[in-house]
Amino acid sequence: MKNVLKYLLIALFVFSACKEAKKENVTSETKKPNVVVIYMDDLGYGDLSAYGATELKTSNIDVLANDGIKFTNGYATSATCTPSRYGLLTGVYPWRNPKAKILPGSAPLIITTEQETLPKMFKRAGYQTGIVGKWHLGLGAGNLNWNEQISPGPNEVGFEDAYILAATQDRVPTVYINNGFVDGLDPKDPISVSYKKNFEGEPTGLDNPELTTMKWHHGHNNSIVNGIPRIGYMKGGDAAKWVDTEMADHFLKKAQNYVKTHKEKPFFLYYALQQPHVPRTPHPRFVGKSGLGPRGDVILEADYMVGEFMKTLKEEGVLENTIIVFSSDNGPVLQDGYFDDAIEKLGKHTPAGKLRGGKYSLFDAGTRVPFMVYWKGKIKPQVSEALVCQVDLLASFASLLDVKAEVNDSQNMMSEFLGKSDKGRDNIVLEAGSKTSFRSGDWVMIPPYKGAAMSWHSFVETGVKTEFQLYNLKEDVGQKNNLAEKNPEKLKELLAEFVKIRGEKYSNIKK
Ligand code: NG6
Ligand code: CA
Repeated sequence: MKNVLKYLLIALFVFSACKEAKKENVTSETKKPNVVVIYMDDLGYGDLSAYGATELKTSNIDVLANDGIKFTNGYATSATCTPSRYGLLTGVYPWRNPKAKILPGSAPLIITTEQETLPKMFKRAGYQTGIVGKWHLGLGAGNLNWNEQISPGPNEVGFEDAYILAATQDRVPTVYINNGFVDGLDPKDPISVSYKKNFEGEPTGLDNPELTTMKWHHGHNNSIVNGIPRIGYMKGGDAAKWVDTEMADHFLKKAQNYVKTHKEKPFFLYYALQQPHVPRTPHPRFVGKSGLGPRGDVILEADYMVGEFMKTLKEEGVLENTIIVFSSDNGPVLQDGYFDDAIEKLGKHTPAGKLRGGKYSLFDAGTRVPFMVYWKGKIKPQVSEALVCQVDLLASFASLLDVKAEVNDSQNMMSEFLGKSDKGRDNIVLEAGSKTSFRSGDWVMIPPYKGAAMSWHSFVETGVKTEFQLYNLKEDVGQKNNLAEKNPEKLKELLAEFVKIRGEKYSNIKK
């Protein structure tokens, strides 16, 4: 009897030692967790109650933050959409690709079909891969015919299933694309798209303000769809046009359906919501809900969608085996093209929290965004100050799944994402437009640039100054005290580190 006990104890010891040695990666088919990336458009660091908002209650999204890991130093790679999405999906800093700038709806695909991507990595790990929502990384190879198969696109860079909106809600074509084909297109009413000139006889926001139900503030005065003047011109495709107020529900259904039809095997789903980007078009049941106007209303609408999506994961029995990463592509903006009361009804709400700047800005609010990782029952809820970036998802999940990946700028942050380490990255290069800044530890350095200090259209401080800026974010999260002159040593140190990654040509001011 004594011996049996002895062997049992030894066996138990060996078993637990093996488990210990297995570290973070999960390779067996049965254990592979599903991965969902929920990605918001223009949601600011201070827009969620879990991140300190007092005027908006985002109860559903808060669950991800409060029952998962809430990162307080989580970054998008860029202060605008296309580049951040490029970084997220490729693991490459967007400033390395000059094409990774806000794209018109007619732009060709900017990820090459040979390039490594997050969905390709998941595919190699045996996952099913899908995207639902905003794409904005270009489609086709130039001169696209929207009435034929639209390719290359998400399907050619790793997504087996793709139900997308091409660019942004404010850009034409205002149709959904289902695996390369415009959804609901009537061949007798073909679509034409141009970003150069209008199609004869078609009304525009500029010429026909009487046909609009939303007033444009800047840009946004080309073709009118559903009363909303857009960027770009479009003709035809009437039956396929989306209904703006139903977009959130529409994408939710697609995302839920993806889960229902793919739950038997591991899946990676990129669920890219369109809120709170302009035009802000809450479904009538959310109108007036926030008291902050349409911008607040669509944040509450998105919160509802996330809650419903989570319910589906639960109902389908996969919640406990699904890792959810939640973040936003860039910081907040109030005025971004339409008069929609975002400024007038803001009240005490602070979309950027205590951070300075916003969308388009080199200041922190441009790129520091809500960022959480949730894995029910597997992650100990906590707040992490680790410096992490969306570009890191590729290397991190490749490590978790033990597959090879071309990681480029992506760093393995899986221990941080699982709450087992708060080390984080040493540094990160951040981008706004064609300008970059550099964060290292608690310090951030913005090189000198020529350019406007305030964006003319959105009234956001760009962070652009003709002299060096240096801030200590630990002591000065609002970036009020420029320490560049007081602390030349630190500045020199950051600049040297920055130049090593970014190269000498980092500024548009000639030395
Ligand atoms: C800008 C638009 C802005 C928004 C942005 C894209 C103008 C003047 N401004 O060019 O309204 O559409 O592009 O936002 O047209 S993003 O979040 O997709 O990057
Ligand atoms: Ca955006």
